Amino acid sequence: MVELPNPLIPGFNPDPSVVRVGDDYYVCTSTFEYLPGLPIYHSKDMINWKTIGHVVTTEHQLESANIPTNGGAWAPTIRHHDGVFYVVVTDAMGRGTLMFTATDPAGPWSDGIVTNISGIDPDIFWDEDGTCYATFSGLQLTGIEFGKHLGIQQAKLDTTTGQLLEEPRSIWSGVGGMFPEAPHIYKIGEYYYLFIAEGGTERGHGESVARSKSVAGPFESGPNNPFLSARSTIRPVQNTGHGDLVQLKDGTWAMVLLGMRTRGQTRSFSSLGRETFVSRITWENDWPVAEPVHLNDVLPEPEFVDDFTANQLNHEWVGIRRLPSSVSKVESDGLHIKGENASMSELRPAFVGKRLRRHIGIVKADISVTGVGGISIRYDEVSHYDIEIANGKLIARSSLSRVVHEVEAKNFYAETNSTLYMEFVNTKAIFSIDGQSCDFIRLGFINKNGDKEQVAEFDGRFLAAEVACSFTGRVIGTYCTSGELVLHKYSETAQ
Ligand code: 6LW
Repeated sequence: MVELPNPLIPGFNPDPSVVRVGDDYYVCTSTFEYLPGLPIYHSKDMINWKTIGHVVTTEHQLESANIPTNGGAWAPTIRHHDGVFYVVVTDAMGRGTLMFTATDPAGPWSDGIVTNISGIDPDIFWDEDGTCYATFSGLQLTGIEFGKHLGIQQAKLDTTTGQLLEEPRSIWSGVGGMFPEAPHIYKIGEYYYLFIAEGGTERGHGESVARSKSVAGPFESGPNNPFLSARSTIRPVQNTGHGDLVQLKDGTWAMVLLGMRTRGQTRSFSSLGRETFVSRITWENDWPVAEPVHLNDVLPEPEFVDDFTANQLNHEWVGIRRLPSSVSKVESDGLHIKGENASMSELRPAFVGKRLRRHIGIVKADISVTGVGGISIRYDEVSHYDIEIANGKLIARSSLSRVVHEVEAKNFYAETNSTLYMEFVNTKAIFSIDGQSCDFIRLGFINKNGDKEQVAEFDGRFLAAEVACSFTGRVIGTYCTSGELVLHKYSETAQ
């Protein structure tokens, strides 16, 4: 059997959903406050994945402008029915539960209709008679019941209006783990299978299954739930769960799911957040059996270089609560970003970045700055490191929980063009306090001789999912607080 890479899609890509249409596989993942939102990853072989577009390419499809951190696009389900692609998703703290459609998954997608599904993690499933069922997690995000969990819910759905055609009823909600969520229904052979995640998206996470001869249940719990979990194991991929099943072209089965690559002596810190993984599924007595998720370096860590000469902005680039096009413009000498007096500690900085997809390596940005701007790596507005040219001076900044520490470079002389860098290195010694961390982040500039000159080294554990506690992962890019920054070239490579 062909080895599948793990992670399947590196960098922050939680809550993956997958659909196969003929020879083509499509995966969609959560994007929270970032725009464009809900990337569509495409593959022909389940090995090489490429972003072909996004569901959300305008600023009105989600209510992103003032979305609180951790809100926004949560847990999409992508499906294909009668020649149409559907993505159902929660715009948490925003528009609510939405349904988008497209005939070409690369887009354009519709504006999205607001459904009356009250919960999160919606799934849609068409029964053989054509009836569509919405199955979702009954976590209440609005109204006086905020925070209440009604278990896994199901009701018939009118896909043209987005309205439920009946009162939702509770169906099987797992074997007692907290936060039953991420339900997906499939009809395979004579059974309807209900897959759900439970145990919370942290170390207790797992995937459970139940089956029934009717789509509405009653569902019988699987013999070994959760049938996939890394909890209480020393496996390098933790938090595994939130799976979606796919039958591969060769007839075998796999489940895409989220997981975290934990590092440090006690496997405490996941720098890239929740990523997309895959696990092979086999069947025993008509129950799914999952392989534990193992790391698999079929592909090297991805490299990425952009000099902005293509006529379209690369799909990798994202903005925070706004589209990259609202703060930047590609011109003949690179990407121009205009400052709006908002620093990286604010909700809507003039920032164009991308998911960091490597553990180890270096990011370099060739930039010209008139005013204040530089490279920032962030989890959110209270967790970021910056290397910044500020009116000719060079400053390395750690900004964590609103405690700011700055180091000024001694030997930096502002030129028209400067190259700043952030380098990600392994922890130094395993049996030390430093060895507890996932990595170290070195911030500096390239001097006249072409050598790296380090200004500061910050501990990477503070920009890890377990500390920052945002649902996202590391996003890195350039920003401009005031004046203008031109990004001539960006690279993310091994050395
Ligand atoms: C997602 C849900 C979850 O909707 O996190 O903790 C949400 N559980 O499944 C965002 O990823």
